[in-house]
Amino acid sequence: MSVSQNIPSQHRRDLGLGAWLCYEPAFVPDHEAAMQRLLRELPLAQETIRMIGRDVLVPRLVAFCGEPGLRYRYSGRDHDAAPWTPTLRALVDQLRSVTGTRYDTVLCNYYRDGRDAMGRHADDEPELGPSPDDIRIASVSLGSRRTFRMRPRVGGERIDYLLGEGDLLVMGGTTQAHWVHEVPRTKAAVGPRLNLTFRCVRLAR
Ligand SMILES: O=C(O)CCC(=O)C(=O)O
Repeated sequence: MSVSQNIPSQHRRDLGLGAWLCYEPAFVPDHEAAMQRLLRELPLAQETIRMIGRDVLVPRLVAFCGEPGLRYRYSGRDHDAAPWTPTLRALVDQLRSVTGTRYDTVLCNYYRDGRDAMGRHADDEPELGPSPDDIRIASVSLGSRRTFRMRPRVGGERIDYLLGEGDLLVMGGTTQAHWVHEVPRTKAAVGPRLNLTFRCVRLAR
């Protein structure tokens, strides 16, 4: 299967119903240096989301980058891709050769400390692909480890990964249809973490 062509099979996890994960620890070996470069390169900003009639600050900094002309709707707003930065370009090329998937955009989330978080959701927007029953998200986590929690939409056990320090987690197949995920707040003293979720937007159109 091309999606994991160069990822060893012991790193694959079958979640059933056509959902699967690939976990590759320390995919980015010098993750702290990569994070520092990206913090200089990325147009990170704190966005607002409309909730019950008022604008609320999102608890993290966000940037959306990718190929020219691509647009992606999340948190109730359209986002036009800012250009790839040199560090993102190198990562997306590396992901293509390791996974066989041609990612065209990336959503970057910067968690400044344990108060920053990501609520429970699935990445199931209609523009994501390469096809509706095979949404591929390659998540690269730099800096401190945080809990990445997955729960089945119906019944079953949750799965926790502690993602950071250059780890790669690829979600594919029907994962977004059957599972939701989140990065919960924590009272633990955690350092900053930059998560990059590479996505396929164009191919789904
Ligand atoms: O920070 C993470 O590990 C998760 C990010 C995420 O859920 C997303 O970008 O949709």
